[in-house]
Amino acid sequence: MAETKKIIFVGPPNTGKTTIKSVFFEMANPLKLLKNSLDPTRGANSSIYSLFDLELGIFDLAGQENENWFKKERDVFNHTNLIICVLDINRYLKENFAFIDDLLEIYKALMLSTCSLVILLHKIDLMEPLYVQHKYKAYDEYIENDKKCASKVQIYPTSITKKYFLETYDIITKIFSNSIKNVSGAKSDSLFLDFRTDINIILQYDDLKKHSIKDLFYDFDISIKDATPRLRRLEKLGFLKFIENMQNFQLTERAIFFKTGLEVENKDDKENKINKILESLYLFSNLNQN
Ligand SMILES: Nc1nc2c(ncn2[C@@H]2O[C@H](COP(=O)(O)OP(=O)(O)OP(=O)(O)O)[C@@H](O)[C@H]2O)c(=O)[nH]1
Ligand SMILES: [Mg+2]
Repeated sequence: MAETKKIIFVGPPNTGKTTIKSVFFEMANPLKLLKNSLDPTRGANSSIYSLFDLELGIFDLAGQENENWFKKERDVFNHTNLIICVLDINRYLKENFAFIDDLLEIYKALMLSTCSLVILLHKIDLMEPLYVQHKYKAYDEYIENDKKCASKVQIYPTSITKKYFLETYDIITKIFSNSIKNVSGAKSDSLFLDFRTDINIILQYDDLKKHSIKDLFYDFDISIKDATPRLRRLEKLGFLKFIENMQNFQLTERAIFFKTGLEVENKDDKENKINKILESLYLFSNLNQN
């Protein structure tokens, strides 16, 4: 039987849990989700994915039912490997600290000792960067005070907006790959070289314009036969759409969010960013929703 891992998204209402899950695990278009909000979640919305030889269950708990999750239905947290708590960084500290207290209580009561806990301070795009740093420090100190949990809790500032998309993609990858350690398949330099070319394709082509598959031959020396599986992989990652009988393709808004993060002046910085993000493409191109 395949090994299973359970991940839970929890947090106050309207903080961005379902949006994060859709954008990073279902390759949704972030711009669309920022413009047209999803309905509030009801109950515990579960999705099953496979990743290499692992089965992954992701539970998205309705923020409006937190009373329930923390009391009557706290068993929902049993056998969890990773809890991702999404807080809106723009809300009052007192309010968010109270939520953290409730969560840590559950964490201790259910003795979730093998479970990691991650706190995302989400929607940083709505706050001045300097203020984000102050807030981050306050959360970090608050968690540090709880000696029992401090070492198990990680905190990250996040946002799915264009400016922060790549950074957040990288953070989610890190969190995700830490929780599924040892099952990430056989990586090789040649495989990463392949993803490197994929990133170059995203960088090469103009936003949302139509391009022919043949362009890949002229621009990258990739034959039409080899181009299709490559473009399919980018399609799976939500970065590209085929059009007109698969003869042409166009990049998606999600790809534009992605490449905005790579637009930096310094060449070395850009290289470092590209090398860092290869892992994300590798991981998420192997994720399948069952
Ligand atoms: N500014 C900003 N808004 C965001 C971001 N991520 C999500 N949102 C918005 O936050 C709102 C709530 O998103 P949801 O994902 O539905 O929130 P939720 O936590 O699942 O809410 P419940 O299902 O009620 O628990 C939506 O209007 C999203 O567009 C972000 O990074 N920045
Ligand atoms: Mg939701």
